[in-house]
Amino acid sequence: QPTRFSSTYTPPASVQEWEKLVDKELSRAKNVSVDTLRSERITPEGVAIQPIYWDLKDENPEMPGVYPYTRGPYGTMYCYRPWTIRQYAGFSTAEESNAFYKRNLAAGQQGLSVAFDLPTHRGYDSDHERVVGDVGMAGVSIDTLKDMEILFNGIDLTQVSVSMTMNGAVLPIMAFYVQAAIEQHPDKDPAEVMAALKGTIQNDILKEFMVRNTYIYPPEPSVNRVVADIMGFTAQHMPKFNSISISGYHMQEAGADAAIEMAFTIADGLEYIRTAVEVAKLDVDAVAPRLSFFWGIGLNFYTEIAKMRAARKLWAELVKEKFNPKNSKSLLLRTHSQTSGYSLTEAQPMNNIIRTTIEAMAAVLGGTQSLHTNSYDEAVGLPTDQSARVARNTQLILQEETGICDVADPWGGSYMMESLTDELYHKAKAIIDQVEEKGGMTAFINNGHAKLMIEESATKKQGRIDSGKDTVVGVNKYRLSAEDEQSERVDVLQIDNTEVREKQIARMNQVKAERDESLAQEALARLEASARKTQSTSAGNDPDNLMSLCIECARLRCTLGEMSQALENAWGRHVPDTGMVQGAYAASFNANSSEDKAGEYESILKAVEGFETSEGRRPRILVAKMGQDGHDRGAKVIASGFADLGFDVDVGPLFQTPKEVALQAIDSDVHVIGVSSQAAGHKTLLPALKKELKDLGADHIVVVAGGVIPPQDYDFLLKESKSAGAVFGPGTRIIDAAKQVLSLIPRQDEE
Ligand code: SCD
Repeated sequence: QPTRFSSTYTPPASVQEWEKLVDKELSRAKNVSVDTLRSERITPEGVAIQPIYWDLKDENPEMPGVYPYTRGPYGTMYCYRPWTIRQYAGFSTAEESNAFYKRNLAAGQQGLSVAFDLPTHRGYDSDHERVVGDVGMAGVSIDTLKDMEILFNGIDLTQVSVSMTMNGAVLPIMAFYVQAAIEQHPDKDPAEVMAALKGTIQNDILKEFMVRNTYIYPPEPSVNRVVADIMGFTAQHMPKFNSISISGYHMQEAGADAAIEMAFTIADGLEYIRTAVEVAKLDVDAVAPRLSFFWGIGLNFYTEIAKMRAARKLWAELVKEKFNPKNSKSLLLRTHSQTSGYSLTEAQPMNNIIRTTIEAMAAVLGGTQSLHTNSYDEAVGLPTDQSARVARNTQLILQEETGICDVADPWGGSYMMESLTDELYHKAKAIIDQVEEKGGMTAFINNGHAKLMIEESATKKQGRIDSGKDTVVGVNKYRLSAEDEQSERVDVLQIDNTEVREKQIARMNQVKAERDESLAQEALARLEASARKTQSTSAGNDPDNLMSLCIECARLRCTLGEMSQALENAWGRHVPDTGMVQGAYAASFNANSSEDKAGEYESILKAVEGFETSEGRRPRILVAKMGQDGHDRGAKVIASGFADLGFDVDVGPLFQTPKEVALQAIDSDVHVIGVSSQAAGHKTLLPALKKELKDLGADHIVVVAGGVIPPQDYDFLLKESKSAGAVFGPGTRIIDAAKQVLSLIPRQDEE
């Protein structure tokens, strides 16, 4: 195709704009111009690969870096700078995580991404009674500034960009991070250090109320005070730091389809800008350029690429229309992506490498700025060094061996892709219109609509898998024999939860012993007083800005739990309701079933009826979540499925202690407790539950467990500790689980 270099072609306006932008982008890099890009990209066959292609007959072709940015936020995209390889990780203690980060940076990783453990997310110190099974399990435990200093020991925070996945306890964590950076550079002005910090804080609390559940406070102060004050503070003091990572990922993980994921995420973003402008009185251009996004990328290859293209256009158009920013950077949707954890299977884990590679390709062909590729063993446990290396190498191979980076938006102009992009754009826009009509995302979440839409989509998906309509290789098709399955098992990382917890508590107590107690208490009192204020404190220079006050608390060695408690004193803790979807599993299963599968469904219904006739009531199950694990897709889908199959189902509240679960089970007189565990706490929490039941004289209640439980732990749960009567791994069909659960309940004549 002729290019801007051919004398016969007069580029249209959008191409001219692109050319100017590319010259500007490339002028940043020494010795690189479009000419060198072209000359470097000659295939062995002698074909010059262009950095971008467009339809020469089009009078206004869409170009990357040019409004509405469908084809990418930057003009040159990966031709100039490939996406950042940013692997999400955090293990038990700060020391171990620090060593892991250093090894990864040396091996080619380009940015850090910190995973925190659940107590940290939920604002509890490691010595809190509610977090016994959770400390150090699903990420690193951070109680004090000391932990954060160790986490980044030897890693200069003014040089390496750091992403932190934190939403609930976002203020103390940001404060520890900023103060740790300041103390890394005692000879520099703190303002200079803060200005150099680059990275991203997730700080997307709205989606937590829909799907991820690591909130602490109710929605109103969470958005109007916490998120708003962070936006105000970073806009003024940390201009290179992305203040929110508006996340669709967790919605997809919870079951949302692409249109719902895109729509809710963009609607969340609009809500944050509205908060910044209307509540915090900030300028749109002070905030919007530092909002970033985060997509989940599953196996629907074409759809995922189209989603990313459509989302950029939708965001640019809506922000322009609603907020009329002056800075074009306010319109750019820049995104991180993560391959889908949900798509990984416990069966034949090596298949997950292939799944992840395909998803990673969708993410980069869709134009992501940053990417995490999952390790193949994540459906069973925490990644090992070896599985983490394979995951990272997947990206290095894409970047350095395939030539994928040579062209921006290679799918642009494909009849199929453009059409799919357009259709998804309209589907998502229709949902956003519906949300905006109801008063925006906070209102839509508060009335329960959003959560139910996602749960319904998840339950339907389970019905399609269980009926065999959707194929999962190695799970509902092409299964291995039990023997071969056994030989495919992989090692998973084991963490000694008790040891980590004891270490954390000892270190925290030492920090507390060495601080000036009265200064620490005064700082906490100031924080609580600001939280009680009714007017905005969001301006970056407001002395009552919650970020400034937390940095002061961090400096004075207050703990994460103390800061969180100070805010909780003013706002309280959020308690979610526990509704569930009805009828979606039955409808989806039966609509997609062959005759024999439909017969299977009928036979379970009959067995349940038989139970009712003989026992005088239907089988009753309490679906329980213990500890700080808020991943409730599995629990919700199981609850809906069992209810459709005729069980009486109680859905327990999130975040219960074993004792609370035992008491609820006795109170409701259930036959079975089904514990859903996704965050590695099962080895501590299930034996504790069994003990509570025994102590309360309710040993007859059957306990079963499901979720992310490594097969290596089955024997411990079933035989050694006898704390579960059955364990259901990922991929178990609901109807199979229901059948087994029914067979485990002792009948009256047996007792
Ligand atoms: C890049 N640049 C270019 C360019 N490409 N300039 C010119 N031409 C090009 N082609 C410039 C950019 O302008 C920027 O500079 C710099 O290079 C870096 O590029 P970037 O695009 O900003 O990339 P990066 O720094 O990697 O930032 C990417 C995001 C950021 C914006 C997406 O928010 C990010 O890293 N997010 C990661 C979030 C994350 O890791 N989340 C984990 C979640 P300037 O800055 O000067 O403009 C894990 C999670 O929740 C798991 C599940 C769970 O726990 O439940």
